[in-house]
Amino acid sequence: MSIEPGKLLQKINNPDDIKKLDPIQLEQLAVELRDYILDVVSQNGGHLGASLGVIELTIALHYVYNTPSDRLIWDVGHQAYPHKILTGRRDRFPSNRKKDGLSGFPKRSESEYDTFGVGHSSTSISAGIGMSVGSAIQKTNKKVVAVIGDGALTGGMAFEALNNGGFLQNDLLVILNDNRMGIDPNTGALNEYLTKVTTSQTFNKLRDDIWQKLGKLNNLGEHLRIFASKLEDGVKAVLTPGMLFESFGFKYYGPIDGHDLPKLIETLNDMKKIKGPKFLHILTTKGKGYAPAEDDQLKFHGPTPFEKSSGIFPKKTPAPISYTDAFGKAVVEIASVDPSIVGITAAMPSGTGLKYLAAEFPDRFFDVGIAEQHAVTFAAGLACEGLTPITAIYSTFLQRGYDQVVHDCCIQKLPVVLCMDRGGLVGSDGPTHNGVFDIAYLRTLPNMVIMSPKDEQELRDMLYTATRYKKGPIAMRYPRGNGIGVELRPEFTEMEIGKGEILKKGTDVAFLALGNMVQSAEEAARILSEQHISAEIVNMRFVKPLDEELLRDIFKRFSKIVTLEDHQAQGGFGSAVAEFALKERYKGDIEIIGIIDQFIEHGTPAECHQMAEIDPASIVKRTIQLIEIPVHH
Ligand SMILES: Cc1ncc(C[n+]2csc(CCOP(=O)(O)OP(=O)(O)O)c2C)c(N)n1
Repeated sequence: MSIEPGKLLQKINNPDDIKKLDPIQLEQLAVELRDYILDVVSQNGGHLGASLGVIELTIALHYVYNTPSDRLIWDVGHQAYPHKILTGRRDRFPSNRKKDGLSGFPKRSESEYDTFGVGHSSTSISAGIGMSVGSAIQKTNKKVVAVIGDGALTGGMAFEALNNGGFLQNDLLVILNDNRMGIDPNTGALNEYLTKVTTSQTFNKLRDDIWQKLGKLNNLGEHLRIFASKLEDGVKAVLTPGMLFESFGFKYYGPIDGHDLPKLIETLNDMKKIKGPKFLHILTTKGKGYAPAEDDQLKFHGPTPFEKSSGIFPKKTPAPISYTDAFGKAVVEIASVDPSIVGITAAMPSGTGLKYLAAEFPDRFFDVGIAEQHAVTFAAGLACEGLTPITAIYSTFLQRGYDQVVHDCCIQKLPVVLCMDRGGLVGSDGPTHNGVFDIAYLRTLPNMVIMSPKDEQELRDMLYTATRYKKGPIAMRYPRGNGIGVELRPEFTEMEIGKGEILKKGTDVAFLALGNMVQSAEEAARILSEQHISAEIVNMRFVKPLDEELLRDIFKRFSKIVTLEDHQAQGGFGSAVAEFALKERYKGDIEIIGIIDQFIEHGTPAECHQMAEIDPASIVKRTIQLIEIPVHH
């Protein structure tokens, strides 16, 4: 079904068209934008709530600023749908997150209006300062605006940037889009501080008065202006709730209603005239204007397709349990018999499945905010005290905590259990979210154990094994999506570290597969058997330590070996096998199947596997090519 944008929206081809609208038309544009986003996202799925929450802000920003020359940066970028639609991508929006379609996040290669590529949080202020300093050096006089959520502001990098930005005093506007939510409800002391700022009516009234009196008097003489500013500073020092940001050297204003379009435009126009770093605090509602999304903000953060008129999701066809749920439930089962277990998430209790632990053992669950670095070192601290910290962080986000893994976990041999969900290609979120570097970045580290389960049952036993290991850090990666529907055994079995298993004997080629690639190996082997090629299938389970005994046996029996991983080929599991083969003076041929030195764009997971040439058909093709190479003795 094709989706028609509203009549006014149909005429908006770029931000210049917005500037021609009168106040009533601007309100109408907001209505049509909301409706269009709802039409498309209810059909396709995608990030809904955050985008609905910034419709007025987006219109106001493009109305007041001269984009793309003025730089507009969206933190995380999942709220950028209105921005995309208003900047020349209206008609392509139905292709959002689909193969060859628009990216779900701002992307520099997609539009000149996307000034900075995002996906991971808390980068906007740093990038904004860079652009502001760049503009100052080159005297291009560009305005720079960074929009950051209250969730993203919990990331340490945002505070590193505030610290630097307040010191440099370059021109920059940071807009805090405060909606009290990350994906799940926001937690932490900063969140409590923002609540105080927002609810403190007397302070707000007084601050507004000061602002009215000082900010608006543009014709004040210089002396009076300096006096006024000193007075303001003095009064603010005592009374202003935004003092936290003021003390970083930013001029704070707010909080204001982020859905009041005229007020936003007026405020942005005022703030544009003020030099130096500025901080505007706006209050918005996630899912604004669509009752089901306002009522269930978590569910509508990134919904799958739903019925627009009711907000009801179609009945799910029965599917195997997801890896995330299998993990989350296993954590509770293990925690209920092992009091040393605690769980840590960086703002993803639902996404990681640790919400089950939070519900069952709230005192043993910690949501530290979007703070992966802290999460890892916090876990290391817990391990120092004899606890067993299950640290669940998506593979892609653990990239943030790398030095903490090296310095705080590995060197000190602390038994931190790293559980990396979304290991592998994730599909529609695209390259910023693909978890395809974890093996490479962890494999080089002494004292590290790395494993990956072939299915949801093996995940349970691996998790149990990890909690019993205790000799140092241990990491488990598993993919996004559903398991394969195997039966889950209620009891746990401790596995031997570094031991793989032969799943099926063969004679022509050996498939050494890791994690979910075991299924792809099985499928490829089935196709090959029709062509009378017999493949042995090995579930390797461990990347580190490798099962050397098993590998020696394979080297003896096969002259053709294929390694399979849902990961970059460079530095990954296949590389580990190849290094060992070299050491063993193996004379046969090894084909490493993995992603070859490229970022895989968005699409369905199956399309992404095809793009990366790690799907069963590609495996078959490459195996046949390998077999055709003459054997050299
Ligand atoms: C480094 C990093 N960790 C985790 C995430 C996953 N994530 C995506 S959006 C989000 C919450 C963002 O909250 P906020 O900034 O308040 O934006 P809102 O959705 O409320 O508009 C999280 C945790 C991420 N994108 N980047």
